[in-house]
Amino acid sequence: MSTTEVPHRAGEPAAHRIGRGWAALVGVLAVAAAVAAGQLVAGLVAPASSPYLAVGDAVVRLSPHWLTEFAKAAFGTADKAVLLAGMAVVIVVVAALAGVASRRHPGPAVVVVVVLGVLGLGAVMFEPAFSPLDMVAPTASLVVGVVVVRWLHGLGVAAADRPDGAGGLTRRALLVRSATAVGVASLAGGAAGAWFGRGAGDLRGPVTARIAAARLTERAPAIPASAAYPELGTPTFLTPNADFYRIDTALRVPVLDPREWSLRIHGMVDAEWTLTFDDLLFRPLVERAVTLACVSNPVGGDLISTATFTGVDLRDLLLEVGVRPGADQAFSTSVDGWYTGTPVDVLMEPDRGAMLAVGMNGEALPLEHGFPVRMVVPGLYGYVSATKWVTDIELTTFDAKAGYWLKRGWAQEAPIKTQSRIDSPRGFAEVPAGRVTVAGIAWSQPTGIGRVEVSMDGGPWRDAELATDVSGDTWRMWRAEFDLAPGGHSVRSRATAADGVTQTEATADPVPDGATGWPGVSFSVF
Ligand SMILES: Nc1nc2c(c(=O)[nH]1)N[C@H]1C(S)=C(S)[C@@H](COP(=O)(O)O)O[C@H]1N2
Ligand SMILES: [Mo]
Repeated sequence: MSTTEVPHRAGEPAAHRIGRGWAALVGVLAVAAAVAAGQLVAGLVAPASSPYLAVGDAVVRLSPHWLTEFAKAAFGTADKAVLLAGMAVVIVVVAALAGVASRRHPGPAVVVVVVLGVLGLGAVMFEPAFSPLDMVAPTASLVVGVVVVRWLHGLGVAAADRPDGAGGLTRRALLVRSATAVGVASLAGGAAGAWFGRGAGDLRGPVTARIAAARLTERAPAIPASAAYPELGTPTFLTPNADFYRIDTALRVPVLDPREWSLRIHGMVDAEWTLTFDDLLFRPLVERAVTLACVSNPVGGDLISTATFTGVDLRDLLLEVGVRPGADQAFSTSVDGWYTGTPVDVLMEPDRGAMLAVGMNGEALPLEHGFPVRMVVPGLYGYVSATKWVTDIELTTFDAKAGYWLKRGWAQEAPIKTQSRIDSPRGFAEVPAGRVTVAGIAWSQPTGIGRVEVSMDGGPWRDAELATDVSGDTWRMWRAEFDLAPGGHSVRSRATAADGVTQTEATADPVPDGATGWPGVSFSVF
């Protein structure tokens, strides 16, 4: 990159024109400094108020339905990283163009920095969970952006005007040093902000300890080694928390202090109730193994995981609150503004086992999975039941209110559909000739799986061997052996619930209430 020297005659004003490359860099560095300042101040003052991430959240909220679906399908759980990276590219391009438009006068760049800053401020203010303190970070971001763009622009003009300066440090060298300093400070500031903002690890520790010490009135079923075939390619029976699938609309994981958390249960109830975290943990705790599934999971997909959840029985709680007749929907809202409706009659089924979970696989809920409290309802897809970071449950009617995904074209009632998945062989795998083991999972919460059949190369259905049954609320592993000759093969599977209903062959997309169809895998034997 070079500054452009514009010759001028003595006595005339200097051209003051920054070289194109430097001008672009001034714009990009100013915006980088602004983003980093927002990140740093947010990390120090109010972790949820980073303007950059707030804009990302707003993009998610305002995106049309087809776009979010496309993103989930194309990028899976990497969709958030892809969005943030895409935003970064857009902002860098805009900032560079603003810089180039400001080779003589900083005006255009200042305007663009202000517009971006106001966007960040607006996004933070329109977050569902907004508090006045949240204004500090986006304001700091805006101010730093304006100051840095004016300052670097001034240095750029001076360097373009008289690159060699007046002895000592040349103006060009001053510009290079300042630009480098801004770049380094931005990286360091952004990283420091992320570090300061991360800090909720110590919020979970005490909760984990309390769960470990809790007296349980119901224990999760034992999970024998014979309940899964990880050595054959199925998942482990319990999914480690770090591997548990994650789906939500929150770019920034809400960080809630359990000491400040409360849950308001209100609406069509006999007596409204606001529970604190201590109120919740004072109640008898239960432990249940549950397989959660996402309605967006395609046939053969991996948006399904199993954990042992610890928490409070939700039906008991609702019985105490007293649900008024006519209330057919429990409308739950998360602190991040997401909301959904769950049928009251499902929650009130004595054997359903709906719960407010505080623990997952023996520790406090991970932040991404709803810390400190989430809903878990065996047998319903997550989007109509599994509200994370839940702070409000209103008893109401389906006529009165619609959930987040219901408004976006998904079904109101969404029981999990009976399904099976083939985990081994993998698609297009090459396996040695002889005895080949086909293995996978099947689920039909809360009924449980009664049978899984496998058909090789279009042949007759054969019963697979089922792994030890743990609970109707969880998946069940299966395996079947075949003697196969070299060449191409394809295998299909179908599950039958414990009540005798077999999963349908008819294929359906995830929208509006879950994918159907028999999974199939093609592989070759050599
Ligand atoms: N607050 C909040 N809770 C939410 C969602 C969300 O977007 N926000 N998504 C739901 C959906 S669609 C699913 S499938 C489950 C996923 O839970 P997990 O991320 O713990 O696997 O959470 C549910 N709870
Ligand atoms: Mo979901």
